Amino acid sequence: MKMNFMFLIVVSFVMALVVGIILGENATFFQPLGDLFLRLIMFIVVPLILSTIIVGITSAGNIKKLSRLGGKTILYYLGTSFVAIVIGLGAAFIFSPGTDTGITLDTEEFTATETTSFVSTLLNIIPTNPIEALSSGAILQVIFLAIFIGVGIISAGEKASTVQKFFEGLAEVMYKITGIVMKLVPIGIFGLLAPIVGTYGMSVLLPLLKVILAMVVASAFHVLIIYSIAVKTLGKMSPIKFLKGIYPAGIVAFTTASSSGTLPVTLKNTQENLGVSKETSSFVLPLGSTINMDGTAIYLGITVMFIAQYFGIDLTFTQLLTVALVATLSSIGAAGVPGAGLVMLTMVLASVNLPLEGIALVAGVDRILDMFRTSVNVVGDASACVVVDHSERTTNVVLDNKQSVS
Ligand code: DAS
Repeated sequence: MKMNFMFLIVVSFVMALVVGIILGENATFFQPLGDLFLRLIMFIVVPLILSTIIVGITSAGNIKKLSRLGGKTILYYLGTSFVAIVIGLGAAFIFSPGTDTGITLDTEEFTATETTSFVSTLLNIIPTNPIEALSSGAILQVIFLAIFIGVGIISAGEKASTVQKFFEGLAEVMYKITGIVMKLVPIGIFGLLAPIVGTYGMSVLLPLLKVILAMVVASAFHVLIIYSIAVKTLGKMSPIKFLKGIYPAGIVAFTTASSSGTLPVTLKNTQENLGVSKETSSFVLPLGSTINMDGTAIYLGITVMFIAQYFGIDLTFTQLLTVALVATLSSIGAAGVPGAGLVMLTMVLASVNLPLEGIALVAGVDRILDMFRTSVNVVGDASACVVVDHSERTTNVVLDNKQSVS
């Protein structure tokens, strides 16, 4: 991505903050610009995810390589997600956001969202009607469909070469359309962020400032320490190069609060700025945009502890482990769309019998928390790309050497 375009992104971000603070509620005047950008992003996301996952899978060429790629990806995702939840719990212990908040909970207003069980969440990933999954934009079901089409193409071999070529062509077309939509990123950032800054006055934020502070500090720690260590040691990439290459996607994630919506930018940044192959990024990123949510794991750790502290409930070590496990697993069932974490919070609270009314405590600032957690989610997906791509390149060199020797 050219330097002046990345500079434009920073300028639009700063302008949105300034205009939002100056205009306050009137900044919602610019909301249509943000809605325009969001609609364009959602316009491309389904065909982009479908085609890129299929290309990512079929480029593996065989089930053995695909299993290796998938295994490394899932292992990295689960590992960083577990570390993230521990960081979230740790931040909550340090900041103790739930003590003397001065908030009186108005439970009359609270209507608990139906907690969907973990099993039904997983079952819902399987589309009963693939066409409906595509038309309704059910991202998790589109990914399920794409994975099975990809595996089917590999298994069918030569007979499916036409189908494979169709999806390869569709992926290229979607990359080109994405490039056109991406030119509007600065306008989208401004149109999305200025109204949010203007709407969330200090009166809403102050009582929950410790929750927001814990989220910001834990997110920064996870990105600057955990991901830097991962890309340096496992991806053999300079953390500075990594962070400079991925920050445009981080900013788009921050303003859209949607990992899936940011996917077109994440794909461009990892391929153009970080040198990750199309094969790896086409497989790792769409998958990660829904099942890898380290930022959400941090958010769940902080908010579960916040709610327990607010109600004066001490969680046992076993309950904390349950929170960590349920949070890591439930992130698999959440799509990368705004507010997904709030739904998951319901499941995690229910798993340790904490009052669901506690959700009303954080719902008011969920969009602010969602912006930070989505940025971490997206940067985490990109770090997985760098690590898995390096590992695959190393593996391929070893396999090539073995072949040349034999
Ligand atoms: N907004 C979700 C995402 O797109 C994260 C969340 O809600 O927790 O990643």
